[in-house]
Parts: sequence; structure tokens; C-alpha cells
Amino acid sequence: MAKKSSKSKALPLYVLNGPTLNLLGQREPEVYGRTTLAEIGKMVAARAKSHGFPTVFRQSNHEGALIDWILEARTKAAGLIFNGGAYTHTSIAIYDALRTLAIPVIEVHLSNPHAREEFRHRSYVSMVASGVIVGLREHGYLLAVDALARLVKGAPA
Ligand code: CA2
Repeated sequence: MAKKSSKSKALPLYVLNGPTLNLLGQREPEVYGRTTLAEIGKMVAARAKSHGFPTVFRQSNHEGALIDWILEARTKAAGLIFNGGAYTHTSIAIYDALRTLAIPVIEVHLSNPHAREEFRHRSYVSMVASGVIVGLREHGYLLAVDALARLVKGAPA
């Protein structure tokens, strides 16, 4: 039987993306940029690797799927980067799921919701996030990886 390595592998950083973010790069580039979600996934994986973390990068248009993944992150993730899309502003169910996490959460938005319509100014995610990064397009995800890696390692972001 193969001997188990004594080296323990770091748990992944989960990066979860909400509704319609699968269309990134295809529509509204003036709001969300030209980078596709797949490209962001690759950039995030490279940045996380530089900090010693694997990533799990997912997107869903379904609130229940996002909730299932958040609950999965309770035991499978070292930390969570979350762009809940429009559910950010509406979903108490996602808020309740996020509240169960003992790992750090960084909220990310490509655009700056505070500079947009009033209904985007409320975020249920912010109430449980260690940090919030908005308005920096795809670069915000990379800053979130840097901050989350520090938090997971026990340093202040
Ligand atoms: O700026 C963000 O990252 C948002 O989470 C994006 C959400 C929006 O509801 C939030 O207020 C802020 C919308 C995502 C829609 O994604 C699209 C992507 C390409 C084209 C059209 C929409």
C-alpha cells in the first residue's frame, strides 16, 4: 500500500460567483470589463498558487446551488471569496448560509455597487465579510486572494 505523505496539503480558497457572471466579457464591458469569468478563474488560480493555495472556482445562476457550495466550504475550504451578483442585495438565505462559516470571507464586486442604483447599496454579504473589494473589475479578485491568504495564515489583511 502507498505510504501517506506526512506533508499536509492546504485546503483550497473557494471562489463562488453568482447569477449572470457567466456572461462576463460578452456584454456590458463598460460596467464589468472585458475579461471573461474563465480568464478570472485562471488569474485567481495563479495568484492563489503563489500563496500556496489551490482554488475551487465556480459560478451558478441558482441561489440553492450557491448555498450548497457555501455550506460545503464549511469543511472543505480555507477561506471564501464571494461575488453573489444580484443575490448580494436580496438573499437572506445566502446571508444565513454565510453566517454558518467559521472561515474568512471576502466580498468582491467588479463594479462599485455604491455608485449605482440605490437597490445595490444594501449588501447582506457585507454583514458577514471580513473585507469588501468593489469597483476594481477583475483586479479585485486578485486583491481578494492576497487578503484572504493573509487572513487564513492568521495575519491581519
Ligand atoms: O459588480 C459586480 O460584480 C456585481 O456583483 C454584478 C452583478 C450585480 O447585480 C451586482 O450589483 C454587482 C450583476 C452581474 C451580471 O453580470 C453580467 C455580466 C455580463 C453582462 C451582463 C451582466
